[in-house]
Amino acid sequence: MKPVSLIQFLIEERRAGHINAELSLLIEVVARACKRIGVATGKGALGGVLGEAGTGNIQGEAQKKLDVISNEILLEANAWGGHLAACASEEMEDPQQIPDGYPKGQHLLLFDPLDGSSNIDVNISVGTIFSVLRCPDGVTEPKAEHFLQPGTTQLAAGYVVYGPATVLVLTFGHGTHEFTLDREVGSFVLSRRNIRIPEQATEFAINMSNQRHWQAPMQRYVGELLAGKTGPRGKDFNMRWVASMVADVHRIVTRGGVFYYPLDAKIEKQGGKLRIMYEANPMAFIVEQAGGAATTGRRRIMEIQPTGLHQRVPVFLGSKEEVELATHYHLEADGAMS
Ligand code: AFP
Repeated sequence: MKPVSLIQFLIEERRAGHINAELSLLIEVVARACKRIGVATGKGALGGVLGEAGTGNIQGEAQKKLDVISNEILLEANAWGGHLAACASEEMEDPQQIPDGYPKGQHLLLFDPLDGSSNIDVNISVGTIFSVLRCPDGVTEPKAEHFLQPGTTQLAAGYVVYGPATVLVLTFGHGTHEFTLDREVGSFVLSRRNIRIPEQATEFAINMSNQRHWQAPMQRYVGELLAGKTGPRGKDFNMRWVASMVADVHRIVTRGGVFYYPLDAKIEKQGGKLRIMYEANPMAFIVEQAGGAATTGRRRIMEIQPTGLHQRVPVFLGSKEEVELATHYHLEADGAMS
């Protein structure tokens, strides 16, 4: 079969009425920016891009040089096209406006420019995550409040994993599709259409070092997974934790499994570890469109009305039956089932 490039796929999606010309352009621009981020990360020590930037982001986390570079690449690429009303990023406290004099569009773009960046220096996969929303009608200078829309309103979501191959996974709400970068030609080529995550799982991803801080239903659920064949689940489970959400989710999108970053006593006050607007919501959209589920352990992530641009939530996502069981244990413990 003839390879389908990202551009051809976007044309198909426009013809099918799934996206308009402006959203198609936005995705092309983001994909191009991600190719540049892939080149920068791929240089490793030779590019002088490893290590700390010496600055902190809004979350109070130390920024890596590549966090800053990736953020700038995405901002610069998206300023010109006329497809955006504003952008918001993990690396910036407030949304970035389109400079005066540049054409503006109808879309809001949110991104985590380099997720898993603590893995860069040790040459483990990292990635970019993005989410696209519609700018509310009549708003010309979008502020944080205009971005605070539930995940169900997302027009598009995607991630790019910079691993042995550079891979883009994308949804417009009509299935989840994967594109692999042909590095010689310089273009993303469709490698899997309509990805399906198996409903059952035998592999889970969680940071076990937090176990003693988890709530009781999480202790019960993971305890049962660890008990394997001899426990109530009657089968063995394997465990993986890359600590780059993009890489962990990509494994799930490729061979099934589940990913958990639950609430624990250490992070209770901040509401969770992962950010809803540019981590949890886009990943939830991608996973649900592939037949999986995404909850906070108590409710569907995409139905949450966000209250802050950098708000955090617990994240349970992946194979439907496992996410539903873990969620059931939490609701049961809360007494919500009676
Ligand atoms: P960094 O971008 O700071 O490396 O954080 C990555 C991340 O947000 C997500 O990609 C991982 O799943 C999670 O944090 C890993 O967190 P722990 O280090 O607490 O396991």
